[in-house]
Amino acid sequence: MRSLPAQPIHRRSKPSIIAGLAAALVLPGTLPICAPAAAAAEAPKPNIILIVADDLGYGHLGAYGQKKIHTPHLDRLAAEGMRFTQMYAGSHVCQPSRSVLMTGLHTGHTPVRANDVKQLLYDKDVTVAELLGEAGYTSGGFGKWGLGFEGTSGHPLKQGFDEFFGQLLQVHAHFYYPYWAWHNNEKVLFPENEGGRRGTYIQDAIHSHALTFIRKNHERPLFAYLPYIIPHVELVVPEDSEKPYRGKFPKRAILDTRPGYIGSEDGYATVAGMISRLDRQVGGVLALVKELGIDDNTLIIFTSDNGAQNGGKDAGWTAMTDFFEGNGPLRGYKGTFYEGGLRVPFIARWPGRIEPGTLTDHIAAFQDVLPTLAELAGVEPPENIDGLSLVPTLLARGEQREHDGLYWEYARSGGLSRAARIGRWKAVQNGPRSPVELYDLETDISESTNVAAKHPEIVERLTKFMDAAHEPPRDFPPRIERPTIKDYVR
Ligand SMILES: [Ca+2]
Repeated sequence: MRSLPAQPIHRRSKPSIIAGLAAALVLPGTLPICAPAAAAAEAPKPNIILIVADDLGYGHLGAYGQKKIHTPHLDRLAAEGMRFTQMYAGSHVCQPSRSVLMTGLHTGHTPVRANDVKQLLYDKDVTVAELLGEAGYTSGGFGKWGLGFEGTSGHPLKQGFDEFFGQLLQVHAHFYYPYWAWHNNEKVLFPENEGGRRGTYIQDAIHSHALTFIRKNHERPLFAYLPYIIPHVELVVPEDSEKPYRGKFPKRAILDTRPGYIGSEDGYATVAGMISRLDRQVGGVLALVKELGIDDNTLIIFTSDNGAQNGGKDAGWTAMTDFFEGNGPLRGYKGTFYEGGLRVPFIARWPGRIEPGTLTDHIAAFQDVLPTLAELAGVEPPENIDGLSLVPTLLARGEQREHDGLYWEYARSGGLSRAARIGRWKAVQNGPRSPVELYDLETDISESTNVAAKHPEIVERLTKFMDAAHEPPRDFPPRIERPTIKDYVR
């Protein structure tokens, strides 16, 4: 890889930082103690735009082998940046995956470990946005939050974000034509969506608010967290995105049995249109960053919160994912611990700093995002996190630390299921009374052959690792009753 350009501009800021530290010594408590102040002085604090799709699989993008769905902007993002082939989501479903992303803790430690409305972040939890706030960043979140709702400590405005637009609860984010959405603490009404009308596609409103935030704050370091809601249900997209695909694929009705949920008479065309719309919006972010002249000082990361889904009426979602090979060659779907549930696309672009068109097979996971962004911003992450900074990989600088192993767990009524990866080996245990399955990902990326019987010592090692990675979950108080479609659609 080529050597990195020098950063002469930022030498100028050093004396003022030293002066600031001196002042802090005189007046204790006026400045947060940031150990890597020297590092901060050497490099600019980049703007950070973190885009997280919802249920987009490992194989859904052209840059990851997709042939039927057009994703030119994301493919360009990959061509101009670095593509990870072994990035793992925080979990196989939404809420815990986002908790891992925001806290740098894997699901054996992170506060939110299930898709469960009563699980949320507490004041003591430290998020990426809070850390970046210490470094002078302005943070905005746009899309689906999932880690706390109105009036609770888990609300994004209580977790380091200066602005939020979108949907706090998972169920709210199921709907593309809700009659309202949150903007900070206010309900913004969309009367054009009432009476079954399709006036404002809520993802478009989310995207529009995200662009406004970037435009408004681009002169200071900004953190734009864009947990966009595509391509998760409902299965619907405005006509201009669906039309290019009509007649291109076998026509298959993929309906939703839940009352009031929108399905599609032409499901393959609809989901392809949704992913292309997401791609177009990523193109909009790229265009804006260029227009504002902040291209060279902006790190854009794109990923997905978990693998592509299965199930649905008449297994329609399974057929949809399989038709597009949405999880690539990987086994399983969202909600499973096989690679198809966990391994996700991950693209990082930062012109002049990340070598364009590069590929890495470094084994990484969502808990690595917090320490990575903290290092780039020049702040210390909390001591007990599970993540390791990816800066050495991204910037081809210094030595990349490797995980001893990766761990995931999910508790259902039947007990804990869990998985781990150490090097080439992957263990999956689908319940407390299920055997530990073992796969060799180096020779069997599709996890087709359970080799546990052949390697009992490796099974034992992974089992011990999983045992040690689990801490008891937080005991959340009972929550108000679960919201329903009537709360969001009328
Ligand atoms: Ca999801």
